[in-house]
Amino acid sequence: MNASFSLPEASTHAVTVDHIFYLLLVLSGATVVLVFGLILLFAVRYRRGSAAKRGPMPELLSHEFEIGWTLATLLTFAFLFWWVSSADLSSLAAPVGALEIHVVAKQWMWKTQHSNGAREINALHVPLNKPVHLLMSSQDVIHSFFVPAFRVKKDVLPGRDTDIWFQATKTGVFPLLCAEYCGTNHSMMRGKIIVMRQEDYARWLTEQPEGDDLAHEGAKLFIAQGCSGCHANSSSVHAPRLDGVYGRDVHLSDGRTIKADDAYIRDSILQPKRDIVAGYEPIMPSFKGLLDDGEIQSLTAYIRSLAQEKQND
Ligand code: HEC
Ligand SMILES: [Cu+2]
Repeated sequence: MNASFSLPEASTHAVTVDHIFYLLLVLSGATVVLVFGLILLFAVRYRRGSAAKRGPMPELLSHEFEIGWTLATLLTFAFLFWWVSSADLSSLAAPVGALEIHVVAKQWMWKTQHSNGAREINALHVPLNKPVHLLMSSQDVIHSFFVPAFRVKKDVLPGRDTDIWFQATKTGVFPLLCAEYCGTNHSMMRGKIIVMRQEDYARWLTEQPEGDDLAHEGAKLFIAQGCSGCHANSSSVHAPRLDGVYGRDVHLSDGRTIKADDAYIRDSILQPKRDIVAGYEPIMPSFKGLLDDGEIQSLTAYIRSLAQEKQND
C-alpha cells in the first residue's frame, strides 16, 4: 500500500498513523472531486443563455439537504477526532515491561545505552516485536528523536526527561534523524536503528563489551560525588535515606506531596531548594554543572535499583 511513498512501515505505530493518513487523503480527495465537480456542472448547466430552470428550490427539499450535509460533516469530524486522539493517547504511555534504553543527545550525536550497560554511538540495536521504551535527555540544546519508518518523533530537551516508545515490526536498518535544528552540524546528526530478531538481539547484547550497567555506575558516582556522605545510613548528617524512595509519594515541607519519579530525582539533584522533603533542612547543595545528563541517568538508575531491592526483600 505504501509503495508509492517508499517509506517502510516498520512499527505498530506506523500502521495506525498511515491508516489515519490514508483516510484523510481519501476524504480530502473526495471533497475536492465533489466541490470541483459541482462547480463544473453548474458552470455548464447555468451558463448564460441556457434554458435550465432557475427558480428557488422546493422549500422542504432544501431543508433536508441542509440538515443532511451538516450532520454528515459533523459525524465525519467527530469520528476523525475520536480516532486520531485515541491513537495519539495510546502512543503516549509505554506498556509495562517494555525494554528500557537510555538516550542522550548532544551536538551532534546520539548516545544510547542498554540496560546491561552496553553503549552505542549513532546506532541503536533493538529487538523485533517487543515494546522499547526510550528515556531521553539532552546534554546541550533541544534535539528531536525522529525515526520516519516508525512514525515516531519526540523532542529531547536539556534539563528534562522525555520518553517515547515503539514496537518494531520489521527487521532491518532504519534511519534515525534529528528533527530540531540544533546548530552547524544538525544535518549530520544521524544514526541507525537496527532491528534484529529477538534471539539475535540477545546474542548481540551479550557480545558487547560489558560496560558497567547504569545502576552500578550510579553507585560509584554516589560515592565519588559525595552523595553518600549525607545519604548513607552511617552518615551523621540528617538526610533522607534513599532506598525505597523511588516511586513513592514524598511529603514536602510546604505541605505538597509529590511522586518520586525520574523528573523528581533529577530536580532533587539539580535544584534541591525547589522541593524540600518535610522534616529536613535544605542543606543539599545543587549539582548543576557538576553532573552531565548521563551521570544523572546513572544516579537515577541507582536510586531506582535501591527501591527495587527493597521491594524484593
Ligand atoms: C550536604 C548533604 C547532602 C549531599 C552531599 C547530598 N544530599 Fe541529597 N539531600 C540532602 C538532604 C538534607 C535532603 C532533604 C532535604 C531536601 O529535599 O533538600 C536531600 C534530598 C535528596 C533527595 C530527595 C529524597 C527524598 O526522600 O525525596 C534525593 C533524590 C537526593 N537528595 C539525592 C542526592 C544525590 C544523588 C546526591 C549526590 C549527587 C546528593 N543527594 C547529595 C542532603 C545531601
Ligand atoms: Cu540535534
